[in-house]
Amino acid sequence: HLNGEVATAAASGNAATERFATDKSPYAAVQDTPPERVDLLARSVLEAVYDTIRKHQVTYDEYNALKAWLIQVGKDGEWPLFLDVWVEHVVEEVATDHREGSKGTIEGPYYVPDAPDQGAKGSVPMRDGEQGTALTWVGTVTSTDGTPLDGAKIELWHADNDGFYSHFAPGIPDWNLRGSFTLGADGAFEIHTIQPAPYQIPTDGACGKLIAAAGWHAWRPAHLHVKVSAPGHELLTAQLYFPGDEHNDDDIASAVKPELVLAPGPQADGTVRVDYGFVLDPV
Ligand code: MBD
Ligand code: FE
Repeated sequence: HLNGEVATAAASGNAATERFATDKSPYAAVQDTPPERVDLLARSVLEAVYDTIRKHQVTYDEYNALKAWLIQVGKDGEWPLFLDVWVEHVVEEVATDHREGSKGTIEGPYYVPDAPDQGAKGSVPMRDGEQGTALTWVGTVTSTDGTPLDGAKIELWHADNDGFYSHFAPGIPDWNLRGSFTLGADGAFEIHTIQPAPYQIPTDGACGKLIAAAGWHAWRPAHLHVKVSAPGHELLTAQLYFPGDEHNDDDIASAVKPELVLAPGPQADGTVRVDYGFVLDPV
């Protein structure tokens, strides 16, 4: 419960579906795809399904359960969640294989563009008395040749101390724990926020139903999401993790890489400080 409101799978799922529909133009970017490629990809996916049915002797009861479940994924608005948790990590792997700069990972379903800008040094918006360990994060953004990137931008978004995201869970002010940071000629930043809690996939929706039926767990380790951009450089989408999280080794979304685990230093005042920067590949 968040301020008396219940966070349901369908509410966050449908909010993520709505967000995807408004902020991206997914078809525009593939307008010129020839039918040969669509045919190849569609047939390849279908062949993998046929193989599974034959190999495992799938029954009509199982086929009908799948049909009902797929319909429910749509009703709960959980297609963004399903795809980002179980598919995106391989797309990201293929897309960034050539890079020499910082490792990235998946975006996930909860990014919102145009978070309020805080300059090169500042705090993400947060509530009075925002729960969670205070985190100070310093670093620089450079090009692969070491040049600091003047005008680089870091967009940061993450869950709160209960694992909920603003804009997708009820009772949280818009832009809470979401901020943009625009850097100067030295490429340096200093960000103040709190450490997020681990994230649990909603258990009451279609994705939760699959997780329970398969005997999986529903957890992602605690993480900070970033998009780092600079003129003339490839956009870096990444997540940063905290050492010792029990789900760093079995993230349900398969999005943890060793290079993305922070090395935070606990401070005498109970806060945590971390130094972690980014290296962007020139376009
Ligand atoms: C998340 O917070 C997330 O980052 C991903 C990838 C999927 C589901 C929830
Ligand atoms: Fe997340």
